[in-house]
Amino acid sequence: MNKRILLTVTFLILAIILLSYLNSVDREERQISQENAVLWLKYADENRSVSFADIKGLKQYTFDAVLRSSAGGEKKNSYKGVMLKDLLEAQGIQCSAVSQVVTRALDGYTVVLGSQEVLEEDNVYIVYEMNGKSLKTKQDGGSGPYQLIIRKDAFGQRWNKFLMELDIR
Ligand SMILES: Nc1nc2c(c(=O)[nH]1)N[C@H]1C(S)=C(S)[C@@H](COP(=O)(O)O)O[C@H]1N2
Ligand SMILES: [Mo]
Repeated sequence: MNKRILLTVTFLILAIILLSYLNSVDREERQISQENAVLWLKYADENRSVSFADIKGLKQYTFDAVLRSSAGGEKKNSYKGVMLKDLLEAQGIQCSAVSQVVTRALDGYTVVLGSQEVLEEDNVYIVYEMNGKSLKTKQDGGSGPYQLIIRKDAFGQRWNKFLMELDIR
């Protein structure tokens, strides 16, 4: 084999090893998030994990909202959860210093929130219960364990299901 081919093959093998490593890290984060109800919070080069206990330590809100789903039409549900801005505050993140919160879900669905929106009263929630029951994981046919609810988004396109990551920028 000539040297060039050898070098190319070596490079490709290393690239495959690196990519599969990165993919396994992602897979682990996804699994922990789904099975243990963990949210990953990325802020200033840190990757923090937010546990269910952390979420329960914040002020809890219960409210009604109309769910519009492709499968079942419209249904009014009662949701329970916390406000995103309370979580940021509890994490020591100054909302005035934030320009965007990029929310990512298990399936890659991404919803971007502007800082103004995050600061609004009674708008952006992270919920974990619907009609008194914990949101199930995607695998179990649910939209949890966490779901983003933006009350002012009436059609629900931005209600990020299987919420996994908050990237604070
Ligand atoms: N993670 C995630 N969240 C999502 C979506 C999605 O594909 N993935 N679809 C959005 C859209 S377009 C709608 S209308 C609502 C309801 O979608 P459903 O009817 O498929 O549950 O969820 C929103 N949230
Ligand atoms: Mo939709």
